[in-house]
Amino acid sequence: MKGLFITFEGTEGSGKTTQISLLTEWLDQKKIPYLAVREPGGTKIGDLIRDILLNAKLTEMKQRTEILLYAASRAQLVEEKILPALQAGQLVICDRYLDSSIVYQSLAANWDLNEVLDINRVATGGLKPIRTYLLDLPIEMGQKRLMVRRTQKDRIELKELAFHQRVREGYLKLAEKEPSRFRVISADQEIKMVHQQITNDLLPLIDHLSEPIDFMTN
Ligand code: Z5A
Repeated sequence: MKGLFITFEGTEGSGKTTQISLLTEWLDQKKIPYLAVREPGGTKIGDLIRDILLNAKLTEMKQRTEILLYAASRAQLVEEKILPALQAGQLVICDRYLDSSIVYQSLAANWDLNEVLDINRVATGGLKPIRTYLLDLPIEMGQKRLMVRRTQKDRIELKELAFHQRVREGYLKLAEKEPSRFRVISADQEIKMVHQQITNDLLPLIDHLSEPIDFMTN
């Protein structure tokens, strides 16, 4: 398959949305074709699933239901948007992907990792990003940044501080296990500095945009 599939991961308020927006401006200037999507959501069906997943009133949601709903949103996104864009040779940028389910639904929630991986293997058909930018930030800093913006917290944000600490640690463990895919970037830096580190790393990959890559086995 051609194209490039990259993802952004990190705890809440780490700057994923900000960096993806800067990156797409940069790509527009360079006239590089891309698709930018977010999870959960990114499709009409996925956006409806997102509303259920983040609804703070649905406190009765079971862990397995949560895992399956994130995977269902992902399955729709992969088949409807990501695979066609890759087949067209585009750069696909995804705001959160499978690593979010691994850390939020398994590592931080103490839930069977194999179950999450098995469900997601079905959902994604094994599609993996070639590069993942992990924006790493102390939890309190991310929450402070979001306090300025938000009046209400969603269902996941309402989880206790220790849960979010486990999410951060979980991400760092994943990055340690797969150093060739992950780039860990400190999000406690000026926005421009973070952007520069991302584009410096991405530029050589973009040079190979039209060459076939096996996203299923990397
Ligand atoms: N979730 C899950 O559990 N399992 C899954 O499989 C998936 C997701 C896919 C999605 O929430 C929730 O779903 C998420 C995980 C769960 N819940 N949590 N926690 P979302 O999409 O609503 O939110 P998010 O992904 O966590 O992103 P966010 O909270 O919107 O934050 P962000 O995109 O990383 O940050 P931002 O919006 O770019 O920046 C936040 C503020 O900080 C903003 O005012 C910026 O101007 C400011 N900012 C950004 N960068 C900087 C720097 N460098 N310095 C200073 N200020 C900055």
